[in-house]
Amino acid sequence: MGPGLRAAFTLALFVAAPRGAPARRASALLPRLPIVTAPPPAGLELLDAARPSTRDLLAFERDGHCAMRGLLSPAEAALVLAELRAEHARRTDEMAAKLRADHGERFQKREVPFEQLFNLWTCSAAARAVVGSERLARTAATLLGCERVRLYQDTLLVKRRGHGATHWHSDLHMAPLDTNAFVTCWLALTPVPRQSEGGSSLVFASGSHRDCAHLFWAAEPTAPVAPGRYSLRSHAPHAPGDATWHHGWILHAAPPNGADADRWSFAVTFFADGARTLSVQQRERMDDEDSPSYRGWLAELEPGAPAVHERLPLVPRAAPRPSAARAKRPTRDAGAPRANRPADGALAHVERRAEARRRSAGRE
Ligand SMILES: O=C(O)CCC(=O)C(=O)O
Repeated sequence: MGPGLRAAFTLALFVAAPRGAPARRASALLPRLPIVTAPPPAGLELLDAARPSTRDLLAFERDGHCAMRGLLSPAEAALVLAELRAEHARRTDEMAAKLRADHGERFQKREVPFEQLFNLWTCSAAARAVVGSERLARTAATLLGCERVRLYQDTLLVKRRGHGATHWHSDLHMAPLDTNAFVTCWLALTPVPRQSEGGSSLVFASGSHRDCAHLFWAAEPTAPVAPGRYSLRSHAPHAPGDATWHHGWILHAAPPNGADADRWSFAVTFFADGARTLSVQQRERMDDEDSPSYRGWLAELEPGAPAVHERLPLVPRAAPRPSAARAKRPTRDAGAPRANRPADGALAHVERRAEARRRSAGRE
């Protein structure tokens, strides 16, 4: 990638301290430049919507998580990994400097849980192909029971051999959105063994996403999960391309990486269109650990305003299917200030391809 395109990076970059640990600070935001658009790389069209089974839907509703083996094929996962590795490599010096500045000795000792890059979709064609795909976005909408979703963020997570635990947390506690409809697809890009073999897959506290008593009474929502309160579940082992989906309120964590290889994963988070941002008062109660991911767009919206912004695009970009369109007139971005409407070019390739697919399906 040439210097011009490199300068177009808009992602926020930081490496995280353990969840729940103090002083997990992000680097300054890089200058925000236009979102780069490019068609999906060949082999990453991902036009077919995955269909969650009734079992998946029930598990997601009751437990707050479900697994979808082979959501990406091995070849698709390899393409994504290759591009994200290259992206990560371009930022190695920057990341190492930041790690040293933020974590000093702890970084040297690998006590951080992972290295993390946000919102690669703004600069990587492969990441954009995944986050705007029919396959992920329609699955997210089905799991959340809504017509359209918006992309909240993507996150590349590199958990090196010997990196520490990801501490218990719930994602919505760190997002400035007033919503209950928020879901993350966590994609394994390298093999993840079982925990008994040193693997570091996500572990979910089943049912905690609807444990209002915990959410209401717990003094510290990111405290370790009380023994026996929930059944703890991991879906490991994972092959590259396997995915888990988890609800925004579910408590989850991951053990240290004791395997003999680095763990690469890509997490894509969606929310149901229609959510509003938190008020200033509400924001005082949230954990701002992920602020490098959202502070750019949040600063451009009024507190409590609809979460509508070009950095929160509707996905997939294709119009709702005819039956859905008949049932409910699309209200996409109605009334939003022009500056806040998704960029016409963003993810337009997904829209074009989906339209072509619908047309050809109609001919068959
Ligand atoms: O990959 C990890 O260890 C943590 C990821 C996570 O917490 C998430 O995707 O919500």
